[in-house]
Amino acid sequence: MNERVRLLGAVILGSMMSSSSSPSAFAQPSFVTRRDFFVDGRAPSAVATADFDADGRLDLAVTQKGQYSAGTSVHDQLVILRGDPASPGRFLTPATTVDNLTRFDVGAVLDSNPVAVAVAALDATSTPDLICANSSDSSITVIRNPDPVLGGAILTQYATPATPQALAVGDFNADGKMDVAVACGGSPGRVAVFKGDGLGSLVQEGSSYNMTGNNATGIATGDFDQDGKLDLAVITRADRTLRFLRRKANNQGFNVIFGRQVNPEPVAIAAADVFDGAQFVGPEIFIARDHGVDGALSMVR
Ligand SMILES: [Ca+2]
Ligand SMILES: [Ca+2]
Ligand SMILES: [Ca+2]
Ligand SMILES: [Ca+2]
Repeated sequence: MNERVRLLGAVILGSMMSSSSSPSAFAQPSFVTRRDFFVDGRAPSAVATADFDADGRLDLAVTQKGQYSAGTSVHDQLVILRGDPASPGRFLTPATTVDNLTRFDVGAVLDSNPVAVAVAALDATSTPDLICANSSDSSITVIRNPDPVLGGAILTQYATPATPQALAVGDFNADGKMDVAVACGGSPGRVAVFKGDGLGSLVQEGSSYNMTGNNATGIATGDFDQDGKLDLAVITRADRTLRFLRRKANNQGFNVIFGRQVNPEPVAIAAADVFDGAQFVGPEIFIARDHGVDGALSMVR
């Protein structure tokens, strides 16, 4: 997960830079204070942030891989850490067992292995919704309107064509309703796109897209060709390739286009419009490469 953490840092850095007048005017942040938040013995695997309890403070949604063993009832879970109203920058300790307030079962099996989480507004309510990718369950779980104070979340599962590895959200068909794209591993790797209906339900848009190489490990979205339609950028680890799913002009799905080789192995991807100016129109793509080789973070234009 170190690569993903670094990637997240790059995107945050990017958003901060884009708000300054120019990259050269950007002041280097310092991260001198480290705080650890204990979320019990399960390994955290992915994190997203939103204000789920509408108190004006950002909260954390964290997926956890259970230390599952036969005969136990310790599920893989998603947990919400509420921002502590009494102590800015800190988070309240969530429940230790499923309470459907701060802790949710995801996936259909105990060992569903959640590996990615994303926030999106999937219905008409103001409460943010969550999408969790369960790699051992070949599913995504939508957690609608998780309210860590009052409860009442609605969990719905959708099957994916292979083992999901990463998520991207956006209004890909430009109908005003948020959609979800899922990068899946397996052989061959696939990308499935689910259309949102604006009421909280998803339905897969057409067939999934064959990524040829094994294991689509990362996905990001942006209008990379600047035609006004959101596209997808996908990395496949086995053949070390960046591919684009370019939204078709008729808005009926995507065309898969080879992007470039990425060496060494790409492990995570993000896109953000970091740099402005004539040379830098549109979003940049950041790819974390296998740190066992050179620990590099690449930017692709
Ligand atoms: Ca909050
Ligand atoms: Ca909602
Ligand atoms: Ca849509
Ligand atoms: Ca486009």
